Amino acid sequence: MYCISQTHGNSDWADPIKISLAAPYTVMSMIEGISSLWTFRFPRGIGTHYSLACSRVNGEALIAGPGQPLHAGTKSGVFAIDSGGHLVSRTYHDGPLSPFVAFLGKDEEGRLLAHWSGEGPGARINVLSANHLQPVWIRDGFPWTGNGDFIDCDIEGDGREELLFSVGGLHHHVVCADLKTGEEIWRYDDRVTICWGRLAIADIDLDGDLEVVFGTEYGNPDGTSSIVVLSSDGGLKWRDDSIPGDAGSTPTMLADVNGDGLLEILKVEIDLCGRDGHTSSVLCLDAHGSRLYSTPFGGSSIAIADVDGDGSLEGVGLTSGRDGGNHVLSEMVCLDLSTGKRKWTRAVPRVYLSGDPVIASMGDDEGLDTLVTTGMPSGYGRIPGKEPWGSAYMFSPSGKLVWHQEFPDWAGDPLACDIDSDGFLEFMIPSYEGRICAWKTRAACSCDEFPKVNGGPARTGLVGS
Ligand SMILES: [Ca+2]
Ligand SMILES: [Ca+2]
Ligand SMILES: [Ca+2]
Ligand SMILES: [Ca+2]
Repeated sequence: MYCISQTHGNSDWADPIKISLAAPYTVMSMIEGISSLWTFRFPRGIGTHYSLACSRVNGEALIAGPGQPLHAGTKSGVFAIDSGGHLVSRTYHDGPLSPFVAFLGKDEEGRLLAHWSGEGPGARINVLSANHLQPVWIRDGFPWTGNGDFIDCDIEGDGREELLFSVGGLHHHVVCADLKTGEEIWRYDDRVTICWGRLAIADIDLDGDLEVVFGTEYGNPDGTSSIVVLSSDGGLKWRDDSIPGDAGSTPTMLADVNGDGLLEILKVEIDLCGRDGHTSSVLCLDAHGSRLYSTPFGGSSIAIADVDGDGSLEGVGLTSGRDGGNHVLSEMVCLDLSTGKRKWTRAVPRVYLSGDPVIASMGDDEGLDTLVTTGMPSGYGRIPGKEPWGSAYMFSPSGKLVWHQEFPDWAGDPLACDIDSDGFLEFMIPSYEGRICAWKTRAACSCDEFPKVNGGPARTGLVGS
């Protein structure tokens, strides 16, 4: 058993960090070749503190982000921009948008974009053509909005693609619908509570049928949460109802962490908003629900990859001062996922509401770097009397902080991909008051990969393979 307070003595931060309240600026970079590429600004009165999505549409990268009204009377909308940071198309909606937008469909010609709009019982799913953001189908009649991510997959293997998503409110459920029409195929509604969460899908038990895996947020009568595994027709395979924290607000990830050829379920269970004061944990369960370990973490999201090239997967994430909250530590944590033990920790100046990290080769070093953001937003979760701020940190495979950027507002989830098809990686970070900032790197990468914490463009949760 380790003691997490041992990492407190780290003195990487002898110099105080200056905070700019003007445009974002680089505080520190130890990586050659990272340069600012462009900044897209949302129209006046529209901000974004959510995630971005990127896909190739008509041979070009298209970046989409949900725009949120900052002031009463402003409409929200989805904005699609090109690799140069220019607006390509947009939609407008009454009411807020949910945090995730997702490109859907294996076929680039017929690529779709999905997002939720509206509030409460007025919530609806919008599935648009990615080309012009024109509606393909819209479904309403939900009891509440969903604010998790979408998965598209051919769940029964019959050649037709399905769309999986979760619905919030009093009658929460997980839905499988026809991707082309939105027609519901099945739903699972037994004690489902998911907010901001992400589902995963894979054949975890190697029986030839895909399983749908997700966690719930304090959904059981005794206040515990669950990890739920469904078969491809929505039937329950098993559920573990003994999770102490919130397992519904974090990504669900599937990876073979112990090299036995079977996928394990990785889930961060958090202490939502400091509800019970426990330190968030990374849970690792096998395909049949046996728990391999539960290891203290202190954050709300990990990204998974073999960052140091030793043949074993690491889980890397930032502690979080609010949702996942150990409210004392400010540090980046790297876990050896085969054992659940810590490999390294690195102190950072401050954390709050950290986003989903992105792992990619971004620097000159061997191995993979991790980019993670954190921020105290102007709205949700704001600390009264404090100026909003955001930070982005990039860590080398060994945990050295190699790049650091400050924002005058909440820094949203980063996205990294080769947007301009020149074979080198770019990365983007949205920020609450209405910017998307893009940087260029000299790291070679594949044009086809759009890495996200949930395992690439299809967001299946399958990672590390
Ligand atoms: Ca299976
Ligand atoms: Ca395994
Ligand atoms: Ca490794
Ligand atoms: Ca590029």
